[in-house]
Parts: sequence; structure tokens; C-alpha cells
Amino acid sequence: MSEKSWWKEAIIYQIYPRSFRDSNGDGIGDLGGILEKLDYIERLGINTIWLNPIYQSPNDDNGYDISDYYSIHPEYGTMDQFEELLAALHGRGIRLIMDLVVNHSSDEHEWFVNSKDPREDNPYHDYYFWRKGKNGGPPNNWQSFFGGPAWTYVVEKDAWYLHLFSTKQPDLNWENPRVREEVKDVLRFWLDKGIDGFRMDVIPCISKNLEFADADNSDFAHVIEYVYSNGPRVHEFLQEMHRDVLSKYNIMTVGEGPGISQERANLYVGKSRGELDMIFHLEHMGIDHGPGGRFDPKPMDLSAFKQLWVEWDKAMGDEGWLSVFLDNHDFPRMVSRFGDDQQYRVESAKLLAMLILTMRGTPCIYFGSEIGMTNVSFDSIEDYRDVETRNFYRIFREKGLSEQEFLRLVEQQGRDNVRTPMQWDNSTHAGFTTGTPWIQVNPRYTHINVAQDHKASDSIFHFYQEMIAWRKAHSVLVYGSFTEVVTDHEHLFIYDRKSVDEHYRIVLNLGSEQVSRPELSGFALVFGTHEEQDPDLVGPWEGSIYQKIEV
Ligand code: TEU
Ligand code: CA
Repeated sequence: MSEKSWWKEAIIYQIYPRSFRDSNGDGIGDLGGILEKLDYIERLGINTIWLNPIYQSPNDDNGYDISDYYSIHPEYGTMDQFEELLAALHGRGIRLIMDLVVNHSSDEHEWFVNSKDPREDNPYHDYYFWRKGKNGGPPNNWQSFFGGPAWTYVVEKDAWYLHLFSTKQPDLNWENPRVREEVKDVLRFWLDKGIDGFRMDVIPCISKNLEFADADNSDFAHVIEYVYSNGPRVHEFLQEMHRDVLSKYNIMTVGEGPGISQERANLYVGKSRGELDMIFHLEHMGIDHGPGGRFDPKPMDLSAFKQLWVEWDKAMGDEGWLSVFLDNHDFPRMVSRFGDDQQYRVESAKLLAMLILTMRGTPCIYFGSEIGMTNVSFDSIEDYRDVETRNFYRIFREKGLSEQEFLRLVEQQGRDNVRTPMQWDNSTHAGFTTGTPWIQVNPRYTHINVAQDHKASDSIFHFYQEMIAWRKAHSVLVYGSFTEVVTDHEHLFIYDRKSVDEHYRIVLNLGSEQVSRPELSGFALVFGTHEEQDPDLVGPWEGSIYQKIEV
């Protein structure tokens, strides 16, 4: 049994501020909008919020390109409003973790603007990675996560700078101790305001392989793990951040883990490591990606999906800790990707909620999942906003793909699927804004919205509310062991959660067909996604929790 921590008992709700609620009619979600919805968040049963970046940014990557780590983007509001939100959340017993993006900054950050100065003794030169080109091109063949070369040439420097993401997101050089001190100052600034921790963006990437050798780009997931992530000094840098700053506060840190494998995970989150508290591993997020990444899709493999949950729980053991999720601002809506967003939208949304809320690990719910929001399908590439989508559109068109062919890929795997505005009601723009939204509202808002779910007692929202309350009332779901109960049916996922004096068995049907109900003698049904249950058959997308009855 791992020791108790508030962040293991947390129920995290991820808010993408740009799309949650616009309070001043400019079509962009903001802090004022979140303040308006605190009753809603509290009613759901949330006790921790992860806020995507709200800092000053040119918004090339919607805030993941920070130009001033110490100020709030005016589109989102003011520092006073931020402090008002933090106090209001704490007043309700809700914690707030912020998004820390320090693998890279914006190219409009003063550090980078100064770094571009060609003078030899430029103190900012080594804040970033500048290298001479090779044979008239980039220093190596690294490719950006967003398509295209990971290097851009600056004529006044006669050199190329590294950016694993967009050209406007130059990678910070953590080898430089001054950069590490700058990061510590940023950490202290926000922690001294009283926030409760950080989600750390692409944190496995902060240590680079400095020989910058060419990569084998035939399998991008392999490049992410063995070239971009898990560099030679990553643990040294994280232990320095923990030793000098993070360890001095009662906070939580969760790393976003592209490239973190099951074997490496506890190097980052092992309780004796002095690095991070938990990670979002991304292995299941690539389960239907081919070697070319998200726009090179392959069929979903349900057995592999189930197996990953089993393997990752084993990888964590009693040493580490995961935050478990099925979607976030980078990946499609979970009910569309892992459920059925047509005939069984309500049932499958509830089932997936039961999965993440009964699993061992801190559940993280992406806003809108609690009402079963789905992927979106826009008519034109002009309707899409994501820099990754727009970059790959250009690349695919150059390869001869038509707009319609690319739009099919975006509908399935694009990030704007999860960035359409929150659907509050069936009024214009779903009650998100009185202005013109920065991105179109999903047309399904007319029947998929909070107001609708609040009226229906058997709605997805009410199930989330009940399931969250149930998890809070049963600490075995936090601290109990996890053991898969092997079944011979691909769609059935059954596992036990046990403590010294409690034993629950969770039976999930991850599909649209009925399946024979497994033998459950000695168990009594205590909670389920369906009011009625057939004694012999597990219904489509039916989930149930049984308690072992001592005889
Ligand atoms: O994401 C990094 C990451 O792994 C995802 O961007 C994903 O792998 C990528 O979309 C390729 O498919 C983090 C943030 O969550 C993301 O929003 C940012 O765009 C990115 O880093 C750069 O900061
Ligand atoms: Ca606004």
C-alpha cells in the first residue's frame, strides 16, 4: 500500500481556458468565465484543476509558446483576476495546478530576441541551441512534432536554432545553468502565489543528445523515446529543480510523458527519486497511430488497449504513480476515440468514466467529457485553428493529398476535436460566448450540453457526479491493489481493486455487443452504469462494480 497523499486522492479536471467560458464577449474563454462556473465545477465533485497555459503568448500554439512567464495574457484576464480565481478555488477546497512550459519558450520572448543578436559575447546566445548548418541545410535531419525540419535558419546569426515544435517555439538550452536558474525563478514566482503544483509540458525532452546525430525518422514514436526524450541529463535537471525549489513546497508535480516507457517511468516518479510525483504516460494515446504519428492512423486494438492498463499498473508497482486519462487538449474526444459517439454515446461515455475513475492512479477528466462531448467535423481547413493541423495540411497537400482526404484524417485525430467551446446550453454558440467564438462550436451542442444533462437524472453528467462521489467514498479505489481478471472475451475488461478489508470487482464491456455475464458468485452488485441489468448478459458498454461478500 503506497503512502497517502492529497494528489493521489485528487480528481483532476483539466480546463482549456480558451474554450471553457467567455465572460466578456470577445469569443475567447477567460478567467472571468471560469469564475462564473465554480458552482458547476464544485457540483461535479472536482477537487483539483489543471489549467492549460494562461501566460503572455503570441498564441502560435495556443499558449504553449510563452513570451513572458510572469504575466497573464490579457485575453484571459489580469493577475488580480488570477489571484481572485486561486482564492475562490481554495475557498471551496479546490486546488489549482498550472501548466509549466519550459522545454521551449516563444520566439517573441526577450531571451530569444536577445539570443538572435550575432555579437560574440551575447549573454543570451546559449539560452537556446544554435548550430551551423550542414551542406547548405539544417544541422541534422530531426523533424518537428508539428511536421517539417526541427531547425530554422537565422540569417543575421548565420546559424540554425532547434525547435522540436513550431518554428515559434525555440528549445531552451538546459545545459546552461543560467537557464536552469531562470526556470527556478519562474517556479518560485507561481508557487509563492500559492498554487498547488505544476503539470510539466514535454518534460522528458529538456535534456538533449548534444552530438545532434541524425535520427532514423521511419518511426516517429521511436525518435520521441530515443532521441528527443530521456536525454543524458534529464534526471539530473529534474533532481536539481526538486532539490532547489519543488521540495520546499507542499505541492504536486505531474509530468507530461512523451517517450516515457514502462521501463523508464519510475526513474521519473519513483518515490525515492526526488523528481516528479506522477506522470501522464502517452502510450495509449499512440495506440492507433502508425509510424508517421497521428496523421498516419492504424486500427484501434482493444486487446492492446486493455493490456496497456495492466502493464502500466505493474510498471508503477508501489514505487510510482500515474495520472490516468483518456483524452486531453492534444488528443481526440474519448467517447469518439475509445467509445461509440453515435448509437451508444451516453452508455460508452459512462463506461469510460467508470474505467478512469476505478483505475489505480489519479483520474484526470478533460472538460466536456462529463457531458459526452464528441469529435467535430468542419467543412474546410480554414475552420481549423491548431498549428499542428495547419502545418501537416501544408505538408500533405505538397505530397498530393486533397483537402477532403486530409480533413478525413483531421476529423479522426486532430487536436481541434477537443478544443471546440464548452457546450453549456442550446442557445447560440452553446452559451459559451455572446460574441463570435475563436473556433466554431461543435454543431451537436443542440442536444449535447450541460443544461440538457442537468435536467436528465440518467445523464452522463449525473453519472460522473455519482461515480466521482463513489470513488471519494471508497479509498480502495485510490490505494487498493489492481489485478486483472483474465477473460476470454476481447471486449470484457475485468479487474479487482482490493485492500486488507475490501474487495471490489469491476466488469466493463468495452463494446457494442452483449456478452455473457461472467461467473460472479460471492459478489454483489453495488454500483453500475445501467439501472437494469440482465442476469445473463452484459449489455453494450455496460459497466458494473461488485463487492466481494464474505460468507
Ligand atoms: O504536447 C506534446 C505532445 O506530446 C503532443 O503535442 C503530441 O505528441 C503532439 O500533438 C504530436 O502529435 C505538449 C502540449 O500538451 C501540446 O499542447 C503542445 O503543443 C506541445 O507540448 C508543445 O508545447
Ligand atoms: Ca473572453
